[in-house]
Amino acid sequence: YGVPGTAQERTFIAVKPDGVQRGLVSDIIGRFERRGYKLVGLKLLVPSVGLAKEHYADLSSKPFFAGLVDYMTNGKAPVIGMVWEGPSVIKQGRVMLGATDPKAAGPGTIRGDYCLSIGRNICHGSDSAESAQKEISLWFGGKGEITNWTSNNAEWV
Ligand code: RTP
Repeated sequence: YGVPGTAQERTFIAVKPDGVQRGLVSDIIGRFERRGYKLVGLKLLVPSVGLAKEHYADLSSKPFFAGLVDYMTNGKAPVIGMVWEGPSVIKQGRVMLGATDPKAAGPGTIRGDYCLSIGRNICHGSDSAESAQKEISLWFGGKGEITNWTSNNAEWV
């Protein structure tokens, strides 16, 4: 499982606090479900500061880093963390989210449909196989937190 380029490719997708606050969780889950991807991990949490800093380690020198970590961890609303599985899910997950800056995100994408501000862009998706692996073990490191199960998507009539 989790091997890039296979039907078991996996990615980490999160609904950020603004997306949870705005009631967009079901819409975002629904888009991935209806596309045919399989949900294999799901949790609701207020991330620790340590988790958020590790997740965004690449951005630690950016001027917006402290604000980004506070927004993710202050508990005004929680985060939904998910692992989705299926063909090309890393790349297609990013396509479904839309551009990082929502002002550049196309209609039909999550960000293009629901937001305008880069600092409040509703969702996160792993940007590469390496990030997916790192983020899945960071957010779902505990034993039994990811479930292998069989969906019927492979057997349409
Ligand atoms: P994400 O990880 O959230 O999917 O976003 P990304 O890879 O497309 O973009 P990245 O450059 O890694 O930025 C991560 C998150 O940082 C916030 N950000 N704020 N100028 C700003 O205030 C600014 N720039 C980036 C966004 O929430 C972005 O998703």
